[in-house]
Amino acid sequence: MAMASRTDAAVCMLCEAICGLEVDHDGRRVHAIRGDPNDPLSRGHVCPKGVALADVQNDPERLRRPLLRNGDGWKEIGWDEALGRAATALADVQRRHGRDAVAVYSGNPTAHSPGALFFGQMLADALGTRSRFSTVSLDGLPRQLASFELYGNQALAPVPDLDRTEYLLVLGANPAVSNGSAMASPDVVRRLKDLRARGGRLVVIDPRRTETAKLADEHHFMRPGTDALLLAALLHVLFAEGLVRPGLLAPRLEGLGEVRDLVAPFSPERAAPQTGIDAATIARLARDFAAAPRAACYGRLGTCAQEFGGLASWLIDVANLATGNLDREGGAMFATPAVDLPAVARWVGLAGGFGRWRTRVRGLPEFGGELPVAALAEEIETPGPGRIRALVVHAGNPVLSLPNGGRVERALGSLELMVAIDVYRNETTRLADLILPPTFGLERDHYPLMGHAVAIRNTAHYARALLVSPPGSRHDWEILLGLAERVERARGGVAAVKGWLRGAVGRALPPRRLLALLLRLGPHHLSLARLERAPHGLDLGPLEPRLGRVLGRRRIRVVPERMRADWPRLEAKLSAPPPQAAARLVLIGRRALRSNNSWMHNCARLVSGTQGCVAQIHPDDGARLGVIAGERVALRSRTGEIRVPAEVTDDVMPGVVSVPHGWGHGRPGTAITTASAHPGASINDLTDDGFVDALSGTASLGGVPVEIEAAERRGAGAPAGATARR
Ligand SMILES: Nc1nc2c(c(=O)[nH]1)N[C@H]1C(S)=C(S)[C@@H](COP(=O)(O)OP(=O)(O)OC[C@H]3O[C@@H](n4cnc5c(=O)[nH]c(N)nc54)[C@H](O)[C@@H]3O)O[C@H]1N2
Ligand SMILES: Nc1nc2c(c(=O)[nH]1)N[C@H]1C(S)=C(S)[C@@H](COP(=O)(O)OP(=O)(O)OC[C@H]3O[C@@H](n4cnc5c(=O)[nH]c(N)nc54)[C@H](O)[C@@H]3O)O[C@H]1N2
Ligand code: SF4
Ligand SMILES: [Mo]
Repeated sequence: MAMASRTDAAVCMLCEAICGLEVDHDGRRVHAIRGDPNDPLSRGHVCPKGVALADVQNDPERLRRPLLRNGDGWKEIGWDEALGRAATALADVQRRHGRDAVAVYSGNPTAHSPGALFFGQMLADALGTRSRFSTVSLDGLPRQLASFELYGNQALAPVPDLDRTEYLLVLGANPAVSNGSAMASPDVVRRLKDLRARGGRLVVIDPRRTETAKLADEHHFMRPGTDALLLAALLHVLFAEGLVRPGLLAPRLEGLGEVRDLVAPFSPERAAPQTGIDAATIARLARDFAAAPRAACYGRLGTCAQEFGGLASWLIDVANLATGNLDREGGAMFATPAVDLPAVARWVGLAGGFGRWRTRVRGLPEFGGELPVAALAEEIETPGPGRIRALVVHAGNPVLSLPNGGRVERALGSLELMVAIDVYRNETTRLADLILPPTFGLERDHYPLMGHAVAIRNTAHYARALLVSPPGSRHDWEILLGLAERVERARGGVAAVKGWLRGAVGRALPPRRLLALLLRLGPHHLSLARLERAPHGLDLGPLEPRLGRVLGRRRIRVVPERMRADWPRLEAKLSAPPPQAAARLVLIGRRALRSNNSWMHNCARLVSGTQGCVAQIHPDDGARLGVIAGERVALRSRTGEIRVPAEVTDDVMPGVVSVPHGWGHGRPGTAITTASAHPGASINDLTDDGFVDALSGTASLGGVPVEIEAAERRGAGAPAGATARR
């Protein structure tokens, strides 16, 4: 029965940019999605993924009912049976092997769903396991560690005051494609153009001439993994030339002078051969940055998921502190979100703590209660007490997202039990025993808790669910709560009482109520009713200085002990023989406007037309290695091999190969037909779970050594997909 189409406002939950949407729908199906011109933050911007949200929403392959593995096939079962079976089996593994034998992995979409965030924590608590993993250790962990060390809370992130800055130094981020990460900045291309139009300067440091670099005044190629060297050299110049001026921040800082000693050996001349940026340019960049009346240094995935992620992320803040740009208009500021995320993180136990315990096999440090996910496969494979035997994967696709995906795939296949909470049967969830599919997207109320906390303008946007879900559907939070209470009940005794209580409290405080409470307690003291009267979002104004509130009486210890302890590693890098580009190729990743990590390739409009998964290689390397544009190459690393078509382009630095992540579809047992018809290969069959930032345990997804070979020479007609090899 066709229903009348109407148009409602919504807010996109696919990424941090939190764009306002205008949705044409009939209450069951989405007809079209456009940007909402009345949204005070996104001002009508929408990206191809936001438009394609309609396709995921309507996708007949999106799962609606729980699936139980049944031999080689799957059987649909009811929710009570599904939750009951999952909880009983999880409790059983814990009874036999101990609490830590059940691990949980929270994927990226959980960060964009308050219900998933709150209730995911509840499930992990009910399981009582220390085997907690998430994408944080593939992503922003070093950034969070810097905030933890400097400001005492990892959920605090300094955000470039994009609309007012006059100098933006971008390292390892590509906002023109990502729409800003830890910098929610929808409509970012216009904002970057505005920056330049008002006389400001945009400088990009990246081993690839990115879409953002093409908008910039200056772009410099830099060898992957050398940001910390560059930043140390910039600080060296600032100290040497008397350009360190913390201004109003001075009374807040403790030990800024210690930085001078640390960076003393890092002259531009010594940093140049390692970074690939010449000494004169490094010195000039330092002077320009210091001379700008308001400037911000900003780094993202490229400065985090790398060998020196912790030091690089910290030095970015030191550069902002040393020039007085932290917490000042046009510098790097803290958002004042309507829900005080750092406070919430503290309450739910996600803030605080580093290295309080370590992974069993490799001794990688805990952070915020979680362990580095690069250790997941070895923790599953290595026998002994505490070995992981079961896994709950919530909104994640570790087979395609984790380093050494081939090993991850084998490890997941060897588990006694895997429960997936996901909307697709994909590369990961096909390995599960049970798939529990929640409602999706516009079927639930949304408030972008995380996006607001890192936004370049203070706004608050609450959207009610627009679509009705099929009868009996469960939201993510209901599934998590259902599992949590049942796991405890399955344990019996006192735990059963706790489970019963947990269920009662959870149902009495669903996400909507929790949110209403947190909004009231937040710095703007908003009511949910007020937000509901502003369906396009409420404008709360530009960013405001906030350091006093954030720190209280605390002072910023500029050189934290942990950073100092890691410093010799950077000094060793400075003194190492400079790399010869020709001798060693290194791999970096790439994002595209029409991909959302690994999971939106089932939308025809995102995969049609141009080929997504190609390896970019510099013409010099191409000529030397006999790579022909458009032809397939074999890329090999310690962990595996993939074959993809090559694009020969001087958009990448010599010595560097760029491959996008999130591909590698078409595996048997998946039910994503469109994605499988455009499989590509997974870059993470090449990345290395053994290659992490030694300080933080974060996976180093960039800078992986690879060999490249024109595949034709190794036999024509090679398969399109990945062939993992050890
Ligand atoms: N369209 C789209 N948008 C997205 C996503 C998506 O998949 N598609 N994913 C979302 C997610 S989960 C995230 S975390 C954000 C990420 O947001 P960004 O960090 O802005 O995006 P990336 O494209 O990963 O940018 C990282 C950049 O670092 C560069 N790089 C690699 N290694 C190094 C290095 O050692 N040093 C330096 N300086 N640069 C290096 C890469 O060339 C790349 O340009 O994007 C989000 N937005
Ligand atoms: N080489 C390389 N590897 C990378 C990166 C890189 O740049 N290079 N980026 C890293 C980064 S920054 C990230 S964040 C990770 C992402 O890593 P993951 O989070 O593991 O991977 P995603 O592709 O985001 O998968 C999200 C999953 O959630 C499901 N899903 C979507 N919406 C919902 C929902 O509402 N509820 C539930 N329950 N499920 C849902 C999707 O079907 C999909 O299976 O990848 C990391 N891996
Ligand atoms: S930029 Fe992000 S929030 Fe905006 S429409 Fe695209 S996916 Fe959605
Ligand atoms: Mo991410």
